Amino acid sequence: MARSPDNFVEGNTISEIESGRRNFILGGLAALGSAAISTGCGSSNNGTADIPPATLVQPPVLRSSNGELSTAFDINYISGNMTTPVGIRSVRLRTWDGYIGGPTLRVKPGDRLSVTITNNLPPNTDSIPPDVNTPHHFNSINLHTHGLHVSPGQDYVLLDIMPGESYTYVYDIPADHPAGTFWYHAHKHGSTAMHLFSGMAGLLIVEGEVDNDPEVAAATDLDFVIQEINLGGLGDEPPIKSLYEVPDYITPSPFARADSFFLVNGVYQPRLTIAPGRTVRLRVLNASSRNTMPISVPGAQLNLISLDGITLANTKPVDTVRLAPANRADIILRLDTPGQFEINKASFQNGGGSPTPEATLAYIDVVGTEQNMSLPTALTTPAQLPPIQAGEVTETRTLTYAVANDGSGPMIGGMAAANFTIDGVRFDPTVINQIINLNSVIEWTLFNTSDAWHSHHIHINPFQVVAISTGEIQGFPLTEPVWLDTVDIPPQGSVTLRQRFPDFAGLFVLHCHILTHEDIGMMQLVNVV
Ligand SMILES: [Cu+2]
Repeated sequence: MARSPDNFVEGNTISEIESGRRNFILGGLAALGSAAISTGCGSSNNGTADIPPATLVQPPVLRSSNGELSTAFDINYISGNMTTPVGIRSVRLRTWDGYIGGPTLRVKPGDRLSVTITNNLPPNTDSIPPDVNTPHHFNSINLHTHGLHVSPGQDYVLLDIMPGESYTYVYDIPADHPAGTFWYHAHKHGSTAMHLFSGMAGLLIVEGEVDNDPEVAAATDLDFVIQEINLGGLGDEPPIKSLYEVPDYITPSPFARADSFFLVNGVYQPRLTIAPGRTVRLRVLNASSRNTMPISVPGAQLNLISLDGITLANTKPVDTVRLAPANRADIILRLDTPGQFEINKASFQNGGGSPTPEATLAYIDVVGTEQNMSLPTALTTPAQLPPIQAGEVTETRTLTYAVANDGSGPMIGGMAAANFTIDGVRFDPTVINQIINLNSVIEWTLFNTSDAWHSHHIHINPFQVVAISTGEIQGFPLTEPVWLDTVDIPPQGSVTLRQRFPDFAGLFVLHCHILTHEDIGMMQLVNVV
């Protein structure tokens, strides 16, 4: 079937929302501009013979107008058939508003974004444990705007929106906010990993600045959200298991890595068709709970224009970009030779145990008439984020990420987990670990004394990485400081970064973005005063 480069056909296979509304998700997506291919209810085969190739579907877009975007997300379960690595499975997953992934929110600097969350999940069956670092309350939720520079009182993640409750988040996006690729996900301590294992993540794009650079503007702008789905015992053939759900996080090592697989925008191994020489801007987000992903397109270079939503000064061609959970990379891709290409995630040695397997995330068919488009070179960087010079630093601090396998961790399912700590302690909602004066510029050195990687993330303000013990960052040499909001700390290694706290006072968190670490204690409270 012939497809023009801009015609992206919807290929999701989830069919029904389990809520009072009983909407059909395929119809919902079609109404928002994508054509639907149903492989749902009528299909009972496990093969792929009758299944059209899934095309890289674009999430529905909710766009601000007249300075405002106001929307509402119902949190509910959906059930339906999903294409997985072992065939079609009947699955049941928690979702934002019925979508695997979530709608893409597009706003501009100066806009007001409001999102009403209504939690329609069933009641929690457990009580709050004595140690909040025991995973719990998997049906409680809240909202975090990852990477957004907004007031901590607005991006408030210490909230518990219980089943049956509703809450409206309002975010005032500063008029000088950088344009770039940010994202949203639930951040309820104790259930963050559970929600991301259902793929509950969507893009939050701030438009402006770099979007108007001619070669960037000319590229086809595509969302590329990588979700990690973990359905327990996926290899079990039906009818041994007829319904696949994310298992509750109730054992110290709950989910076999082998049971994880990856979707892109809610679809397993979608295909993208582009003309030779045409440029596409892939907004790649690693929304997995715990998998660091070295991303590559064998046979092609990745032309990076931004990392974590912050535009680079110049397009940076690389063979691989390594994305820790939560990292984003905006990549301009141009494939000049007709043929089939793959977007791959390489194997990665996270720490103890076997490395994660490599995976094909998506396919690219390069066909059609040569277009000979130009790659951008110099880029428009955000004016409000000049490099942080050493002389600007007002204070130095350290943080030490550590893991003790001595039975001193939180109790999970009656067993003690390993103890995941920052500066020797687990998260305690009654203790503020970092008090920071407004207008401070801190140079942090992050140490990792464990044999596994940890991904340091801090809310509200991005940081600039100036040194790293391995000499390479995101898969390439660190030759100049790099702005990020989430950085992988190598095993037995360190990272030095500088961070400004120029405006917003308030309470927020820093934590490991491997969410199975965060949920069991690898998090601190930060108060800017
Ligand atoms: Cu960690």
